[in-house]
Amino acid sequence: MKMVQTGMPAELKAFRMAAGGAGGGGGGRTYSFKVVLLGEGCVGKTSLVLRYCENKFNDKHITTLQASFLTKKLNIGGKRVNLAIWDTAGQERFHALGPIYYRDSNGAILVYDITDEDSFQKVKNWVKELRKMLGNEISLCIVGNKTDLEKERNVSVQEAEGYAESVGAKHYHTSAKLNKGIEELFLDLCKRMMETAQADERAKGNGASQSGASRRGVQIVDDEPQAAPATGGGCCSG
Ligand SMILES: Nc1nc2c(ncn2[C@@H]2O[C@H](COP(=O)(O)OP(=O)(O)OP(=O)(O)O)[C@@H](O)[C@H]2O)c(=O)[nH]1
Ligand SMILES: [Mg+2]
Repeated sequence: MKMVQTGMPAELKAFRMAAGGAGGGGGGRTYSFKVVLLGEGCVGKTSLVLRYCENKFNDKHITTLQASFLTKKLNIGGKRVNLAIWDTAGQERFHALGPIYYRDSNGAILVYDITDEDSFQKVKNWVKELRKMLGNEISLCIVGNKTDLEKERNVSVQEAEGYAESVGAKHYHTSAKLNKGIEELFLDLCKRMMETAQADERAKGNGASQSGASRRGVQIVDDEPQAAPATGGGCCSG
């Protein structure tokens, strides 16, 4: 999990090829989305991803260097969704690497620690940067993590939720430690990204020159059954 990344990892290349390929058989379609986690060091970004992808939790803080990458496959209402999740380093010295990871992202999860007011201010800085660089095309999630430490809360729920609404983001409450709110967060984000991709597709169908989806590299693979029915030999199971 704690791998140092400098370029596109082989796993991501494989992920993109699979997503852009024949669609793996079966009805429906496959959506491929890129999601990036941003936020101050020690707020629990890695813990959220580890809990979501591997249902693990580590009490120790192992600082992420640069970024690490995991994938997750979901099925939402019969539609396959492949997530490429980038967990970035929160340490300030890595801030300048941010654009490498948020560029082309369909969704961003901006994490703060509910016991740490500074980490909430850092989320506001990320929101400003993302809106400036990517506009409204990216689905933003603001996440107050460590809700198991409610007694030590230093960021008011009202303030955080009000702020999220004011910038067109959605707010979520999570505890990576207790596995609270994480499935809901990712599921909701996926649904929002699917809606955006579908709207982009409709706009494209209506003659828009270049849809947001294609600009961001969303790959929507239609895999309606072709003339010849698949008789085994498919590469993926449903
Ligand atoms: N109590 C509590 N601790 C948590 C929770 N999530 C993470 N932690 C702890 O917070 C510390 C930091 O977690 P990480 O997931 O490594 O934080 P990070 O945001 O990835 O940090 P960087 O990689 O340095 O940016 C670790 O000691 C975790 O065990 C949570 O929900 N509750
Ligand atoms: Mg980390």
